[in-house]
Amino acid sequence: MSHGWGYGPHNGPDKWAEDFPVANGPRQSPINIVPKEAQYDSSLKALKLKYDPSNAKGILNNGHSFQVDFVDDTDSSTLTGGPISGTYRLRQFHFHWGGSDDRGSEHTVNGIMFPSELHLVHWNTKYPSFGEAADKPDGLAVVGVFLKIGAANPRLQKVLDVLDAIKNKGKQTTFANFDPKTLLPGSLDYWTYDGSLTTPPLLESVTWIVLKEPISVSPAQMAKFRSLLFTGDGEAPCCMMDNYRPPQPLKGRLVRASFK
Ligand code: SG7
Ligand code: ZN
Repeated sequence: MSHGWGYGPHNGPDKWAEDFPVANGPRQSPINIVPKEAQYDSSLKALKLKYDPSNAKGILNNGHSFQVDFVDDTDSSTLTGGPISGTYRLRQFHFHWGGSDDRGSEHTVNGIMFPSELHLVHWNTKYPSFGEAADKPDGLAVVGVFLKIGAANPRLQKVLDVLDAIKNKGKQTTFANFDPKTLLPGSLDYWTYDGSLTTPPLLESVTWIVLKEPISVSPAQMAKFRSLLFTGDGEAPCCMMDNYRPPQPLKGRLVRASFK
């Protein structure tokens, strides 16, 4: 894997353990969620997401996905409540998706994949920065939202319309005044478990909060995700798709549900 990790046959999820042995660790993500085996926990609090649209800063094709980045130097966009203690700040959000509409999410539910999954990445402000939080067991909290095929989702359009400007790896542009709360479903019911980043370095630092209710996306909107490229300017173009890691062994972990 000397040429760097990715999602292809020679550098994909099956090869990541060569350079990142924690790939076989005790709390890896994603997982298959089996709702009947999740334990309802009445002590789980409601999720509180408070986002300031003016914190949206830019959008970047990082060669693995695209991410919308937020200014995170104050507590103006935060996640509190739910399974976590203290305050976590929003750092960025990004998506994973398939090469066709029958696959693409990282988490699965009863073995079923969705065409895409949105990740809102937050870091624990008990640490001084995202970088210092990223390798601590309670350092990160990621909210996962499934996308399912249905009506076109107008709330996604502002993100999709800017993708032409960041087609190649390494491209970025400004992305201002966006409230990621508009992307969330009506219900904030969730499953939660202790896991990891789903890409190298696969750090075991993430409290996962996966929402039960999906948001909708149309087939044409899904096609727009796949118009991005994994590759940089001047390289043989390779469409960004199937940028998901499949489910990893549960290894005795408990999945809790906020709902009955
Ligand atoms: C995406 O998923 C990126 C990464 C992200 C990674 O490929 O958006 O972001 C950066 C800054 O490269 O990594 C540390 C981090 O957020 C893994 O995030 S995930 O576990 O939520 N899928
Ligand atoms: Zn992700």
